[in-house]
Amino acid sequence: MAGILDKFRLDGRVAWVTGASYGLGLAYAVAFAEAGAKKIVFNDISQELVDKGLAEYRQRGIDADGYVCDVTDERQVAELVEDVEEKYGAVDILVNNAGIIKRIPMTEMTKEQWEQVISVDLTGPFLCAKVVLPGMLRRGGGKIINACSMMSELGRETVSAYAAAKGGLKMLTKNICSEYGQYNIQCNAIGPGYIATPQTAPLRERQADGSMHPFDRFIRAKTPAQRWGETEDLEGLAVFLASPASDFINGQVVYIDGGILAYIGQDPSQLRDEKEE
Ligand code: NAP
Ligand code: GCO
Repeated sequence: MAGILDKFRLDGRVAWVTGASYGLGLAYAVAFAEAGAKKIVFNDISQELVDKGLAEYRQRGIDADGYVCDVTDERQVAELVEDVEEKYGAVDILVNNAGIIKRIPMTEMTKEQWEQVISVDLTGPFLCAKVVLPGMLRRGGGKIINACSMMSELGRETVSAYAAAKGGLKMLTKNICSEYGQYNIQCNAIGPGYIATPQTAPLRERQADGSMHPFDRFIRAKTPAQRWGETEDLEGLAVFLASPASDFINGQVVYIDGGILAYIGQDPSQLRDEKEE
């Protein structure tokens, strides 16, 4: 008799994680493999990054397929999905993970910079979802997981394009749920807090005098857990949203933020600096 933990397994499923040579995408894909996924597919925008990713997966005993594919290029996205469906018969799970951020004051941001962020962070997920949906409809179901953010709910200085994209991605998540939920397709989003990855490295760099980056101190003071998240913190939620255990969850953004969204925050000056510990 199948036990409750079997509901969290991904046996026989083909999972495509976009932008997954490193960072959160790699963590999601590795967790999917551990949960039994039949095939891990990932893409990145350069062969160098794809090769780096393939080495990362091989090091973990995962026989992943890597593609050079820019999620903003409709033809490249269509060719990737066509190839995967031809080889493996399906894309059962899509994680729209690929994303960029530009931290520029709005008054200084160019239209091109704005459009680049919107293109990768919002149009890319639209294009990738649009191309996998027909196969999911044919097969009677599928899972789409979008990468939302604290900036799907909150703004902050210098991230106008990113916040607009991630806010839009929250609504795209709800709309895919609304349009395709009747076909056993679940579209949800992961809403990470502040996680230690290359994307946030500039916000955590030690100052010349060895003290904490002001933003590092700020985020620790805003987070009840008083720490940055690690990629490992997000693996369980990713597997849950990709698995049958979440079949009746749809259109939700599940925040995994150490409590940031629930907390007014404390005086950063009261935080103990790590080097004092
Ligand atoms: P990351 O370290 O910057 O990795 C992003 C990945 O996406 C990289 O492999 C990047 O490749 C790839 N990528 C960028 N543009 C692409 C494109 N046009 N087509 C295909 N791949 C592309 O980011 P992360 O921290 O792992 O975050 C992953 C996702 O979670 C992002 O959507 C991010 O917005 C979101 N998120 C992150 C955090 C956090 O605190 N880290 C919190 C909330 C949400 P390149 O190296 O070539 O750019
Ligand atoms: C920033 C950070 C954030 C995180 C994440 C928070 O500059 O504020 O990069 O945007 O990446 O999106 O959830």
